[in-house]
Amino acid sequence: MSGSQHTHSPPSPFAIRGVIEGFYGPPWSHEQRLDLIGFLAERGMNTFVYSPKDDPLVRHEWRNPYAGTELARLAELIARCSEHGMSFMYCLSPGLTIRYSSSEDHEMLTAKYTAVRELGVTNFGLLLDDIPTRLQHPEDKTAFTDLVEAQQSLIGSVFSQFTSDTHLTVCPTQYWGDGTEEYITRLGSGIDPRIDLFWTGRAICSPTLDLNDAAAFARSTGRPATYWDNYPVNDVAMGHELHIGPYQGRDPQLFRFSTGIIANGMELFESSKIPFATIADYLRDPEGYAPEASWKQALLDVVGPEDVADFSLFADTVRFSCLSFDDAPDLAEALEHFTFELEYGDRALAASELLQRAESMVQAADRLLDGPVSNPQLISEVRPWLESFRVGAHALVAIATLAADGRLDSDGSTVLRPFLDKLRSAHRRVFGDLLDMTLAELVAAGGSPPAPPAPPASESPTARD
Ligand code: 14T
Repeated sequence: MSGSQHTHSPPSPFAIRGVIEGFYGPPWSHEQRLDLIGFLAERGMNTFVYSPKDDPLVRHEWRNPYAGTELARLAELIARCSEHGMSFMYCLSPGLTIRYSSSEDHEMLTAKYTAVRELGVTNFGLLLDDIPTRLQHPEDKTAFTDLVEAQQSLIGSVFSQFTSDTHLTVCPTQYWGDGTEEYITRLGSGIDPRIDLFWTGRAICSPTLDLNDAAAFARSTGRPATYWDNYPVNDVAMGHELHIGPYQGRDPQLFRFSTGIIANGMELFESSKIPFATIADYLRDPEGYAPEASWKQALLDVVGPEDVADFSLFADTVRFSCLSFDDAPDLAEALEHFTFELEYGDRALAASELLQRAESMVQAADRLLDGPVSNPQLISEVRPWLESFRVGAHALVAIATLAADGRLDSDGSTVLRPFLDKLRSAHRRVFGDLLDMTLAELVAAGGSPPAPPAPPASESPTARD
């Protein structure tokens, strides 16, 4: 797609449409951020939220001013946003070290916002996520009855120093749930209604964003939610998952009770562009949004026309995320067909069909891993998953070959076990449970000792949900 395609489309019903660099881990590079701003603007997004957890000046060293290269880069991001008609939203996360009762800290926070205001920024975030949920310092415990009171005071003092052209969004400490919890209800009722609140939905990473929940949030907090959507982010316990599937599970009428959506990216920058493109499509026209069609176009745009066929074979096998429990839909269907045919139908045909598919997967993996590609940065980011994809593709070739010779039962265990071991030890979520279960069953059927246990629960893909 291109920007011109959307020049005449009707306005989006969402006021706020953007991306947040809000993940743990190595931040995006300056060049990547500059590149992203154009990418998002071209797709109708209007906000880039700057909040890298690991930029010291945002979080741990929030009191320190910008200077030198840091200052020059910030100014350049702001300029790039304004060239593209995008709003640059600057966030601070002072919650780890701030003393809510200290007027000096209130002043330091305001001073930091003011300094960035002087660079032309009028859109700010105060992020109070992932910090202690109880007051820590004796002075704070004396001054306030609880965290809500302390935060209302801090938010009020920051907002009172803002000029009327300046906007504030707060990320609460409890930023997920059904929206009617005591903390968020009280926080909302005690701050100026012009201040927006971030909310991630029912969970940190919410499988769905529901209209009823949005309405409940608006009712209890006195304002529509600004969704901080934790997709495609894959930080912390999700590092073994690659989130490049399409955006889905967001109510088509969410805009009725929401200002908009800000999507949290993956550290994998080029890879994030695939879901970002689909999120932009949803935000432009939520009621007409078609996930699969949008995804196809996104793959074409980001991967490039030369490699998109190969990449799509791979992409089908990494569709798992908090938005989709469908592991590898195309392959699942093919394997189901294979198993059925093997048992009740034409064994030779079943084997040859699977062999053909598996060989094209091997070829796709080889070309993407070893050949020249149009988006080398993308391929280098996804290399570990592609390598597991190649191992899995070889395993499928082996299954098909054994089946053709009628040796699946007799030799399956010996031949297939190394593939299973290799896939498990690589610990990249490719094929989801699909291939693991298929291989484990065939290996076990061979009568050899049981396969090693699955990875520990703490690292299991669904542990975060
Ligand atoms: F403030 C938020 F809305 C939010 O989502 N905060 C963080 C976010 O920066 C992070 O990228 C995201 C996804 O992991 O979730 C929040 O961080 C965590 C991380 C955890 F391991 C929240 C709870 C956790 F247990």
